Amino acid sequence: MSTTRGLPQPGTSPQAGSGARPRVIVDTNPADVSDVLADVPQQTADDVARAVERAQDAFRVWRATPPPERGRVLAKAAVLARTRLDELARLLTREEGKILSEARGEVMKGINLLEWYAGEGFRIGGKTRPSEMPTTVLFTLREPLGVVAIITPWNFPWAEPAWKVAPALVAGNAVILKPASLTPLVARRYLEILEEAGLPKGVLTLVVGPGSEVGDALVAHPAVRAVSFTGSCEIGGEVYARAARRLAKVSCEMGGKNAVVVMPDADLELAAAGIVQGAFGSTGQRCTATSLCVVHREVGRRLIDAIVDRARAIRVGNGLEDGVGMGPLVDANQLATVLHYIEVGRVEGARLACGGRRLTDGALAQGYFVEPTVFADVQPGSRIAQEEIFGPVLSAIEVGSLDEALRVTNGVRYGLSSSIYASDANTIMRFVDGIEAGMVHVNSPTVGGEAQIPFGGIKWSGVGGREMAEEGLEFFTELKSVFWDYTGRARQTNVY
Ligand code: UN1
Repeated sequence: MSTTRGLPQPGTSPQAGSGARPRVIVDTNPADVSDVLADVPQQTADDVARAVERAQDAFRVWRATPPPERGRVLAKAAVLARTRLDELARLLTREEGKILSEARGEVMKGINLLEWYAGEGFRIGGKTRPSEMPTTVLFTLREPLGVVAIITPWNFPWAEPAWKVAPALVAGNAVILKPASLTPLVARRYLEILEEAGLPKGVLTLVVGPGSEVGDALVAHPAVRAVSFTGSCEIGGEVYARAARRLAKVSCEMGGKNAVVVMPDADLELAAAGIVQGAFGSTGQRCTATSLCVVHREVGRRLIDAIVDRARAIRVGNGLEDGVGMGPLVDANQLATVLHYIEVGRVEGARLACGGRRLTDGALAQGYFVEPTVFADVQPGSRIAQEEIFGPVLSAIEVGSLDEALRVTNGVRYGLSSSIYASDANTIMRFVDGIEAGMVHVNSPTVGGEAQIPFGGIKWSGVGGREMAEEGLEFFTELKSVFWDYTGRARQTNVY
């Protein structure tokens, strides 16, 4: 099992002087592979077992901590993170590659989530209902699950841990976090900040290592009551099946093949800008990235020209440098995958409207850079229209009506995010109604999410409930229903 969205693991090497173990992960900057951030020791299944044991002890203390108090730890962590925004963003850019402004946005998003869930400490609760019985009150309590596992991907190394760990903690659980092997340092900073904010040791533990060992051990451990995973469909399906076998709760947030539909009455400049942002932001490495542009043929040529103009103007390079608009892919495997899909697009007969090459001029040779790439005249059934590429590759398809746009857009196995650019309210509402996706944007890009609204998808994009907002908290709790006859006599009349 791997969290690298189905891709092979990053470079590892035996530690000097040791035998087969311990091994280390060589954490490198994808914009410049000569920049090694750290050698991070890889942990093992035994480390997982020890972490779970420690977490079981920590759970008893944390569970007894009043929820508003738990929330205050998150609130303090949010304040600490805000004062370190620049430092965190720079580390994120060096470790993952996204450009500095995107890294700052990601850190801010994690902070928003800490703030939201800090407030939930005051609101965790159930409901009361009248009873069929006299002198009887019915109510529910929300309780923590115990020890839970959280497995996060490399593409949002700060925000993903933030949005899964924060609700798990405020609900009173002890958490074992397995960050992606490509980005362990940012995740470690998150843990350090929470502990500095007052989180007792052992309530959150980081385990770093290959999914096939550390991830598997976590998913199989009988004391791990729930697994929250984000990554590829292939791995998510495995996690779901294995955890289900021992009846643990599972939430999987997986891939996407997100489309923007553009109708003739759209503001085409706005649409082009939104599509470019969605397709090439974060180098296309986000599950909500725009990878399909489904445009009405009346405006197809004009829109694609506008997209191509904008794509060509993007400066690709090291995300720490001013003026750079798109960073590298995260590693050599991701680069190989994207170049492979570009070749597939060519072979399938799509028209390469721009991009398509790896960039190796000067310092770029030291990193995993590709051009923003646009294919036009793409066939809806082709692989580049159906499969998640997870890179800066946009496939454009022309259609003749909204119904056809919906058929094409719904004709993929995923159902995460979607968007329509149009003015007519009727058209927009028909799209909102007919689209098979967990999230719909109107006149805005497919990417992003906000702490206060549920995030997640349907079909192959997600299973096990939504993340963020109150819904994200529900996953990390169990409900207890209480039936209370406060006179001690009402049950005599109970015929139910
Ligand atoms: C976003 O688009 O801001 O792995 C968040 C991902 C998603 C997060 C996307 N889980 O890309």
